[in-house]
Amino acid sequence: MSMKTELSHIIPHVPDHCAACAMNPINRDEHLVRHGLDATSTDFVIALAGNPNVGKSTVFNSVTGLKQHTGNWPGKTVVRAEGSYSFNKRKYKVVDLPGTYSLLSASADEEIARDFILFGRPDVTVVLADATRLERNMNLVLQVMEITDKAVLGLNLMDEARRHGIAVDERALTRELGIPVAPLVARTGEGLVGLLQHVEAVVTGSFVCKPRRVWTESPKLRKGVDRVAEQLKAAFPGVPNVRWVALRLLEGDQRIVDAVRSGELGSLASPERSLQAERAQEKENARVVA
Ligand SMILES: Nc1nc2c(ncn2[C@@H]2O[C@H](COP(=O)(O)OP(=O)(O)OP(=O)(O)O)[C@@H](O)[C@H]2O)c(=O)[nH]1
Ligand SMILES: [Mg+2]
Repeated sequence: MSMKTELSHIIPHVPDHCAACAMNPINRDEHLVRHGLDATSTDFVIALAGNPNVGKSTVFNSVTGLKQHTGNWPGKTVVRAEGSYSFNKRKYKVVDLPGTYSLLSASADEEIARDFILFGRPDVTVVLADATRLERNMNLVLQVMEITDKAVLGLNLMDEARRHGIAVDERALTRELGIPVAPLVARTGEGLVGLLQHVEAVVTGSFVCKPRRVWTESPKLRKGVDRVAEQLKAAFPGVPNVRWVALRLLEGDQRIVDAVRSGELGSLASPERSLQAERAQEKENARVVA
């Protein structure tokens, strides 16, 4: 079956001329199939995180064929959107998150992003960064690498970086960070296949991430974190990243303090909540596409 037939059959709302457009490099790649909203029987879950306005939804639309809102100002994505794609016959659910500067954030949309990265247990978190403002974006990248071993850095807006005379040594960056780095131009599709290959390498284990953790605990703090983590584990079995949550508690992170006090922390990661969230999400997805 040709790519054109495959795509127009699977996502009829994507105009035929777009799906088959030979100018778009990702459409020349026979390994990618966009499944739109169909997130049934997926093998892996990918979270798409990053600072506001770095091109997350542009990547999401390119790989899923959906039409999540994009534009040149921050804060467009305020709820998470889900879609799926297959690459080399593995099917991925991809979750487009609101932009966030950190995982210690307060606003409602940032909370959605943070809760999913923390408790949604994605198989890989793709952190998209603006290559022209790498230093500023690195804050979130390092925070994500604190809580998960499985991350890929997408260096987007490479066209803008090149225009400003910025070159990025992605190999050196990969060595420094311990996670794969993919330079890309999401708007044109350049480098997108590279990003998908890196995601594949992480989920299949052919690339083993060794995230560099810049923050080191003093023995005293480590003991304190361990003690709180133990209590959290006993009170909320199944909550992932329990040491990270313990550290936030010790810092006095109000959202986490409230979630522990109200018991919400337990439900954040429970299967029941996941089911309810799934249903709410399906409705939201239908609204986004309409
Ligand atoms: N020049 C250039 N522009 C891009 C690239 N990728 C995305 N854009 C543009 O950047 C703007 C922001 O893209 P979005 O995909 O909406 O960004 P986002 O990260 O989802 O933004 P929020 O949801 O608000 O956090 C849009 O105008 C895109 O067309 C790229 O590689 N190069
Ligand atoms: Mg967006």
